[in-house]
Amino acid sequence: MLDFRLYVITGEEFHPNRSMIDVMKESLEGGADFIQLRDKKSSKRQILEKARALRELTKQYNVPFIVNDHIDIAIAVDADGVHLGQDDLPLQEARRIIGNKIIGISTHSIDQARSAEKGGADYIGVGPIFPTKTKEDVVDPVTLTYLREVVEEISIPFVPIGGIKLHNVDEVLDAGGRNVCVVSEVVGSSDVKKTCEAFIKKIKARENR
Ligand code: TZP
Ligand code: MG
Repeated sequence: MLDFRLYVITGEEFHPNRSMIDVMKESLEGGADFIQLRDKKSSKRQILEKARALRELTKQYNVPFIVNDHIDIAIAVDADGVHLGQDDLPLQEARRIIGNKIIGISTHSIDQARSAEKGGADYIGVGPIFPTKTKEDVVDPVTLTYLREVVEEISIPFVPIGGIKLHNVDEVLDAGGRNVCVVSEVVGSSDVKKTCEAFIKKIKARENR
């Protein structure tokens, strides 16, 4: 079973003056233990090159590396898996292509969570918990109510996402989250490493309760 505390997704628009690799290296230094390349703007060739670089980097830290949307790129760079949304290639088809690699599925309702679990997803995203501007045409916040339903009912690993910041992460952990997935609060931080360390500290504090 997958086990991680801080899942960090790239968001290059939040650090216009720094390279994506530098920022992600800092997040790994700070303890990020699951990494996803998410790029809705670049060409496929550019995404391939970024994925190659991030694959190399994450290997050095022994951290799983996931590619958003592009199964072909995930396979080409030997990523650990792919993350797919409700409008992407369906889980069954993705599984036929990618074999045993990790498949993560975004979910916004308990029905979607059930069907991802039944269909053999390796983990699900649960969100957006709070409002976020990071994702365009994002669905309305699912709130902590949906997270609690997942905590109650779902047995595969899940990760809360969307608008999670240092100031509200405790609410997510109180609702039963065991890990979190973050974009802007981490990659847009003036001290990426410190911000990751602060998230991990809060997550670890809950584990010891
Ligand atoms: N999927 C659901 S919310 C979201 C994604 C990719 C964006 C999360 O970004 P942030 O900046 O942590 O709110
Ligand atoms: Mg997608």
